[in-house]
Amino acid sequence: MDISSFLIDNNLPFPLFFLSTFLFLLFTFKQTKSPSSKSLKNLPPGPPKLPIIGNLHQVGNKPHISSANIAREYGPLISLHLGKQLVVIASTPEAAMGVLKTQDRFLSSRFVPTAFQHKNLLPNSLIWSECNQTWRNLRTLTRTHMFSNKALEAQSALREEKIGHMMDFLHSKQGQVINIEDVVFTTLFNTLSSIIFAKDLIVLNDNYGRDDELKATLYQIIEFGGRVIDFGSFFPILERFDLHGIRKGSMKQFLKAFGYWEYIIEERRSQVSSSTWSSEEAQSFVDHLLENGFSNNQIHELVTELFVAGSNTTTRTVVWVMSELVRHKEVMSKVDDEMKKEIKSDKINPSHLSKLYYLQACIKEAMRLHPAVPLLLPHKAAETCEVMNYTIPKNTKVFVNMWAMGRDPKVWDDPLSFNPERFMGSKMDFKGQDFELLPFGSGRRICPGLPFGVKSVEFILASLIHEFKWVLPDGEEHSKLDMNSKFGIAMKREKPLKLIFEKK
Ligand code: HEM
Ligand SMILES: *[C@@H]1O[C@H](CO)[C@@H](O)[C@H](O)[C@H]1NC(C)=O
Ligand SMILES: *[C@@H]1O[C@H](CO)[C@@H](O)[C@H](O)[C@H]1NC(C)=O
Ligand SMILES: CC(=O)N[C@H]1CO[C@H](CO)[C@@H](O)[C@@H]1O
Repeated sequence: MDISSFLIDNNLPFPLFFLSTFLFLLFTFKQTKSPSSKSLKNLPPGPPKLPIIGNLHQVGNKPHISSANIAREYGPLISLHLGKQLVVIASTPEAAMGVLKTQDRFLSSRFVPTAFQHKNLLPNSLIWSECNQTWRNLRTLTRTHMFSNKALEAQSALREEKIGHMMDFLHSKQGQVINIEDVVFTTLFNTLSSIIFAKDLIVLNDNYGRDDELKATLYQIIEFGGRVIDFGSFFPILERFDLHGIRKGSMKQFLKAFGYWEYIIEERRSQVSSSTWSSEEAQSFVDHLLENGFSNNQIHELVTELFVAGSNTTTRTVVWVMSELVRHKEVMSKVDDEMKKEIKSDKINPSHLSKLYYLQACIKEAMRLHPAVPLLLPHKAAETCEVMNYTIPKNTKVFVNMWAMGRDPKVWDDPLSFNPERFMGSKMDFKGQDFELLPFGSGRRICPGLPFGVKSVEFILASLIHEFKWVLPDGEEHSKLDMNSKFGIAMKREKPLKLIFEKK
């Protein structure tokens, strides 16, 4: 039997798959020596490792949970050997500060998942570039034209319009069971695509965009990027074989996605390059990119990254807050009281949002328990450096486990209870200064989309609460709502949140 084609089958359940790969590796690596012990001195502590696979068998498909358990035994900064790859994980605020502040300069490079290692795309990446000139330029451009206060203000009419569509849609679906994730995703996606291209790309139809092909394509890209089982990244020798078909599969999806908006870029390019063009006419982010001389390839990569990084994470966050509010009626009724007090008009406008302190506390509390990106994105050590007096060798893959920190009883009182009051009258925020709460990361790699994400989450939640009563279908008991989560790039609910929206 051809063992490599056997391995390419991704559908094997993890243990079986794992065993088969293990045997294959045993065979392949018989002659290779383990890394010299000299370079491994003074690493952060970690569990004993098996030959060749190291600690791979201990990670499983919920790495934020398994590594939190290991950290409980071995301390705030742990080492895991995943095949040939050394991985260090920080799991306390102090360790997070060491990684994201003290040694930010050395630990802010990126470890690129197989799904994003494409020769034509990687050099144009914002998310996956090391902190080099490409990265700096792209951050500056997005900061100026998408996420600055001025840009956010300019976008506010668009955001109101898209959320207005969402509300109309839900009003038209009185009494029906709605998978709220689909509706929120489509709303956010169209807000982003209107900012980027001045166009909606998904139709909020009877199927609330669930059957949309572009959406399916982007999901595929995210799914490839979040593959936990990616042996190429554990064993560089195997990388070029693309054993699981990740590189090939993701490229196909990238090209498919580009096909959806190529015509818009061409249309705008002819406008922007016409002799009568003036910068005041710029309608969208793409116009600005074209003015800056971007090629189609450069635009494709950046735009895909913004869609992928922005819509999934923000949707998750909205759905987690909603789940917690559904589960905790007493909290929901306090949110209601606050909104009745602060909002006297029919429709919500952006100026109302800043007064909704209790709702903001609910959002923080949900992000503490359910960070959308539980391990942040993979950082990489550009140079050897020290954190908490341990050595982090060059090329180590570094994670910060936000999920573990959010549930650590040494950091939070009664960490597993949903208690927004803990943030009332507290200055603690998620903007990167308080190392207990970093759902967006911190330091030079902090999420550039934070202002957009937070505004969207607040606006969508406030609108849904203002106009609707949320009812679980079939008289399901609110306090028993299933809160299990699945791991990917973004942490999602295992079961979708389905609700009936009754007009208030
Ligand atoms: C609630 C919503 C969001 C959450 C929780 C979130 C969280 C994160 C996190 C944890 C990181 C990685 C930080 C690190 O590696 O240290 C990140 C990076 C990033 N996010 Fe977000 N994000 C959200 C919304 C958005 C939005 C709306 C956009 C854009 C439209 C966006 C674009 C990005 C980009 C481009 C990066 C990579 C930055 C870099 O590598 O320099 N995010 N985000
Ligand atoms: C920045 O980093 C990325 C990925 O490491 C690389 O592909 C790109 O060429 C780099 N850009 C510059 C200007 O060096
Ligand atoms: C690291 O070592 C220095 C001196 O050897 C000591 O003063 C410091 O407290 C140590 N830091 C930690 C976090 O253990
Ligand atoms: C709305 C949302 O966040 N959805 C998707 C995020 O990406 C994964 C792909 O792994 C999808 O399965 C989710 O449904």
